[in-house]
Formats: sequence, C-alpha cells, structure tokens
Amino acid sequence: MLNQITYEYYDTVDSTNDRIKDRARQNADGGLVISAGTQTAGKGRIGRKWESPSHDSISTSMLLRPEEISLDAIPTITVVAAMAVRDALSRLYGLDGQIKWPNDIVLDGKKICGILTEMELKEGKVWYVVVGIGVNVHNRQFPEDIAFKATSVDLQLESVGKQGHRGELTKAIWESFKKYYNIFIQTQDMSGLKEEYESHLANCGQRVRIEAQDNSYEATAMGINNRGELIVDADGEERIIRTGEVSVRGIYGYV
Ligand code: BT5
Repeated sequence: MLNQITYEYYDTVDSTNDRIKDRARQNADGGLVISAGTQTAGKGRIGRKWESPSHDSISTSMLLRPEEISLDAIPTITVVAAMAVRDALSRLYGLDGQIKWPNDIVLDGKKICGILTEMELKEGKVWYVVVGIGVNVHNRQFPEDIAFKATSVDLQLESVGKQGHRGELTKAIWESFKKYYNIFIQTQDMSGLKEEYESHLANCGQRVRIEAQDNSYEATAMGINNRGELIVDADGEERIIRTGEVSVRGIYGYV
C-alpha cells in the first residue's frame, strides 16, 4: 500500500527518475517524490529524449517499494499512472484527456504527458520501482520535431482564459496515483480498474497500426486485459500487445 507521500523539489536535475534511483539505493522510503523545474537529460522510453524546458513543464518521479510484487506486474504500473494523470487533469481543469496505450495522455490528438517506469532488481526480486511523469503545463512552443504532436495545459485552457499550476497539478497527480495504485496493488492487476481505463482509451474499437521492430500490421484495438496489455483483433485473430514491445499509432495522425 502507498500511504505517505513526501515531496522534494529541485530547480534543475539531470532526470528526476535518476535522482529517485540514487535515493532508492540509499534506502529512501517508498512514497518519496522528486520534482524539478527543468531536466537536462529527461528520458523517454527506449533511449528517447523527453523535452522539459525551463520551468514550463512538470517533471516528477515517485519511488515505490512494492512488497512481493511479481516482475510481470511492473509494466502495469505505467498504465495505472496514466489513469492518475488523466484523472488529475479532469478534476482540476475539466480537461477530458484520452489515454494512448500504454503511456501517453492526449488532448486534441496531441501528447500532453509521457510516463516512464523503471525498476531495479536485487537478488532476483524487485528492489524498487520508479514512476516518472512529464506533463507539459506552460509550454507554448515545442521543438520542431514534436510541435505537430505536442500540447500543454495552458494551450488547452486558452479558450477559457485559464492557466495550469505546476505545484497544484503535481500534487493532484500523485493523490490520484495513490488512489488507483492502492486498488491495483491489492490484486497486482487491472481487474479493479479495467472498466474505467477502457472508457478513456484512445482508439478503442478503432483501427490502429501496430509497429513492432520486425513486423508492422493493422488491427482493431479492443481494450486491455487484466495485465494492462492491449488486446487487438488482427483480421479475426486476437493478439496481445505487451508494454514496451511495440508502438501503437492510430492510422490517422499521431493518435
Ligand atoms: C515518454 O516516452 O513519453 C516518457 C516520458 C517520461 C518523462 C518523465 S519526466 C520525469 C521523469 N524523468 C525522466 O527522465 N523521464 C520521466 P516515449 O513514449 O518514448 O516518448 C518519447 C517521445 O515523445 C519523444 O521521442 C518525442 O517524440 C516525444 N516528446 C518528447 N518530449 C515531449 C514533450 N515535452 N511533449 C510531447 N512529446 C514529447
């Protein structure tokens, strides 16, 4: 169970995920959150870069020390974190984001948030997990290569004359995460959360392109299973897409 959340904030770090890893190795307690104004080496999945320019976005990571968790359940934590960010954006700002499986939140077909879950083993068991969340808040411009597919809270709230608040949103995200994580950890699967997750799943029931390293095909996204894996229907054959294995792109545009 996740009970106490403690917050630390730094102006500039390399990556909040890496700062949490250091603290985890020094035996910090689960529930520690490290956030930063900017990251000099923000990380996406599989060696990709995450843009977190000066004090415009949220870069925040939490240390988890799940007891007796199976290795298989770790990728599901990303799926749980996506629900939390979606929930926080909705509660605070009325923004009705969709989850692009497994780790993005999208609004207007553009990415507002990315999530990177990492972990370290000790003696064959999960020693700790770090959940890192990046949310674009005040960003008005993005580097050219992502400008067409990125958005921010302020851009989304522009039409109603409002702005986001990084501190307030960070707290709301981790409070929502606590709620969902404590449901997840009881069964170590999505059985208690699947229905709500699927109601926000982008492309559910629609055609998607599954882009694996050596194979790429079109299929219809059907939902998730209890492990948080994506179920697709490829010409009548049900296939399970595991986290991290493939990119899922909607056939039209980024989503
Ligand atoms: C992610 O990877 O989306 C995971 C991002 C996790 C960032 C957080 S910030 C706190 C913590 N500390 C870290 O060092 N990381 C975590 P992925 O699905 O691989 O997407 C990466 C891709 O998203 C890049 O290749 C770009 O195309 C795009 N991208 C990069 N920065 C972006 C931004 N600020 N907004 C929207 N898209 C972005």
